[in-house]
Amino acid sequence: MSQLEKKLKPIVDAINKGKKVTFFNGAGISTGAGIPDFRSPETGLYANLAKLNLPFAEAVFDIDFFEDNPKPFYTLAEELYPGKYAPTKFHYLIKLLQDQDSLLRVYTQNIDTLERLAGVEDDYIVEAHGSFARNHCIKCHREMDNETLKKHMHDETKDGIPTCETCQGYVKPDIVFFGEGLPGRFFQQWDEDCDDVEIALVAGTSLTVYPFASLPASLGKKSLRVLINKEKVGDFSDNYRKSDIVILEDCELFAEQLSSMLGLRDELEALVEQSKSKFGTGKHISPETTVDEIEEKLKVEAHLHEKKEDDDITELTEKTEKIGLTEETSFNNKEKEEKAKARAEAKEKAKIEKLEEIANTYL
Ligand code: CNA
Repeated sequence: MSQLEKKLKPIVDAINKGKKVTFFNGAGISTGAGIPDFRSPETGLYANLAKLNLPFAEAVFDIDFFEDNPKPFYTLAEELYPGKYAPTKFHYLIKLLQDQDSLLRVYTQNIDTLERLAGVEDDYIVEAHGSFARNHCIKCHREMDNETLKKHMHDETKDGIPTCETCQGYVKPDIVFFGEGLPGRFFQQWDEDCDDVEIALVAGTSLTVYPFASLPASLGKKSLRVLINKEKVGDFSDNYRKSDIVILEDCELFAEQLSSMLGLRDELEALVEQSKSKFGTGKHISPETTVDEIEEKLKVEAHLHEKKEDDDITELTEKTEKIGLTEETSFNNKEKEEKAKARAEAKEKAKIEKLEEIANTYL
């Protein structure tokens, strides 16, 4: 048995016993499709943004910057817009686990919708950072359909920038920018799922964007946590939990090996084969910046993250205090009842806050 097979055996045994998998996905699961991630040193987006003349790399996904200058985002959106890329073996592994009823949920930070394209159903997917599926005017919040958005993106008289047909404000796909809140469904679904996560597969993420990054650390001790990444990240770095499984391999290799051990390899390869005729082959953005430039960007990025983390942690602490996302999660009935009550109160409060927000927007 190879080292990798030895590491995967507890996961295979758990799945064969009927335990369900919850995925926590990041951009690294899609690099195999040709979509660059953010932070890989040579191929990541941040290493390739020099051509957009940004003051700092993350400005391209920063809401304040977008309000002033949406051009860099739309230049990049042209590259990232769904439709150009085929799902990877990792995405098809998720679909196969769904089909054999071994999937609880897929929490994804990705905006590429490849989980959907692979055939994972809506109910299983929580797109924590939104997606390109819908678009709204940032000024009057009216929706713009995808066809109109794409027409505007290719309209030279508009400089490729979609603008609201009612108020002329800039239109933005509903992907979550730095400075914006996460979709309500992220919190609601996590509230429902957090105690039920049996096998947590954390894959292709640097675990640096909060509050998403805090989910694996908030799991109770009954969860089997697995990291599949090119580097150690988050609290997996500290060998914090003895039962953790850390697989420092390519996600595609992991998908091949796990599917083989589950007896799903032929089906996986057949899905990949079919997808070749269905989708494009993808492409890479070529590296254009020097190491010095990358380091400079990373410094600014680190500063921005610190600020964002402080804001997010304050928000998350308030939420987690109420919904009980603590590591010392206990499962006796009295505590469950108390937690359910706290969750109901938190939901009610969130509803009132949302109504106030809507009222403030329109009054
Ligand atoms: P990230 O910060 O770029 O981290 C990616 C991680 O994946 C790194 O730790 C890499 O070492 C690792 N990695 C890269 N390729 C592989 C691979 N083939 N196998 C295993 N590990 C790999 O990306 P995160 O997702 O952590 O950051 C969150 C951001 C990225 C979210 O807000 C996303 O919206 C955003 N993003 C999404 C996409 C996409 O939708 N495909 C692309 C780029 C960025």
